[in-house]
Amino acid sequence: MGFSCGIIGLPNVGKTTLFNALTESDAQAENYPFCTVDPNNGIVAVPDKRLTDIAAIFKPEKVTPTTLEFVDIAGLVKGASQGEGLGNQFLAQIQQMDAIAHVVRCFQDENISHTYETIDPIRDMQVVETELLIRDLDMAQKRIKKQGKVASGGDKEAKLEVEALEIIEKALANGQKVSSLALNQTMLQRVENTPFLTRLPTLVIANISEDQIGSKTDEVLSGLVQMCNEHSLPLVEICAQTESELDELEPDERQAYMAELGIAESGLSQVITVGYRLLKLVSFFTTVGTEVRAWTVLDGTMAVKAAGRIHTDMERGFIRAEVVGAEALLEYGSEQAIREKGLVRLEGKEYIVQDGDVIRFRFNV
Ligand SMILES: Nc1nc2c(ncn2[C@@H]2O[C@H](COP(=O)(O)OP(=O)(O)OP(=O)(O)O)[C@@H](O)[C@H]2O)c(=O)[nH]1
Ligand SMILES: [Mg+2]
Repeated sequence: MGFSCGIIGLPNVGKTTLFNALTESDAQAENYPFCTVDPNNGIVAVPDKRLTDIAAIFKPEKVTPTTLEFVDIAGLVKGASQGEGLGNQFLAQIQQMDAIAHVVRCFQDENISHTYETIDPIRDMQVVETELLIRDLDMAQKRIKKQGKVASGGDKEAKLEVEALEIIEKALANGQKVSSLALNQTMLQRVENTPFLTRLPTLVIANISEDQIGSKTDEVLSGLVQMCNEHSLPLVEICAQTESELDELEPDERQAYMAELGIAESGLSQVITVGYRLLKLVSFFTTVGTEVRAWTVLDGTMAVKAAGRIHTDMERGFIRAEVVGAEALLEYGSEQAIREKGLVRLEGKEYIVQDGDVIRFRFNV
């Protein structure tokens, strides 16, 4: 199970350029709207210093990082929810994602056309979000109609589902996203058959130019920062064009050039850090045989389920998990030392995996 993040936004704002920068790909990015029609997919390794440090202790043959998938989706325009600009097809692609990265254009460049002529990222965001809301409202109404019929035949589950959907329908009609409703677990379960787009955690990516890096005076950028703060939306500023060009350089040179431009952290690293927090993801490590490997699970995952991520046999035959935090392992420097210190804990099926756990699963085959 990989986690996938859909890159969305208006046409020609730099989504493919960002995708190329994040995944070191070479997908076509040109100055015309709807350059992308079929989605581009790219899988990136999640850089994690703890994995490198743990590997230095075990010196395995193979070190395998955990991954994230980015999907570069075509541009959305006003009317997309009514099928404008192949809108329905693109919206259906978003449905498959675990999270959204919403790219807005902040850079000024007369040579690059803008769907609405002027640079106004807040307006642009609203155009795209409105399409997502209309699509969700439409989905809610269709499902209410369908399940309403089932409910009138006496089906209790369907009745509960319709009740939950009606609350959502009302909120959507008021312009509220599903994610802003803070629905409890029971409510979420009742509507789990409707893949609302506005339920997805969203990260805003400001595509900025080099002269906007670190700028406190740029009005377009500061307006966007303020709006994101007010709505508790995570925002990262990335120079997509520059970063996609830096891919050509060796890592050392790239680091030096980024420092010169005042880019403290690469776009990929920022998106991963914020994305992990947003998606409530945790990483754990395994050190079995010839491989040291990092894995990703949702926060709150039980040990037995984490074992199942590795192999279904391990979930079925689960006996116990031997767990030590990466910090302790790195501090004492060897498996023997942590065992002697009694730092390895034996945990059962229901243990909740913590970020940084180094786990050895014991299981019957
Ligand atoms: N000046 C400048 N140009 C950029 C920047 N980012 C992207 N561009 C240019 O803007 C144009 C559109 O970029 P794309 O990445 O193709 O945009 P897109 O959002 O994927 O567009 P569609 O797939 O058509 O929706 C290209 O000519 C890019 O070179 C930037 O940060 N600065
Ligand atoms: Mg594109």
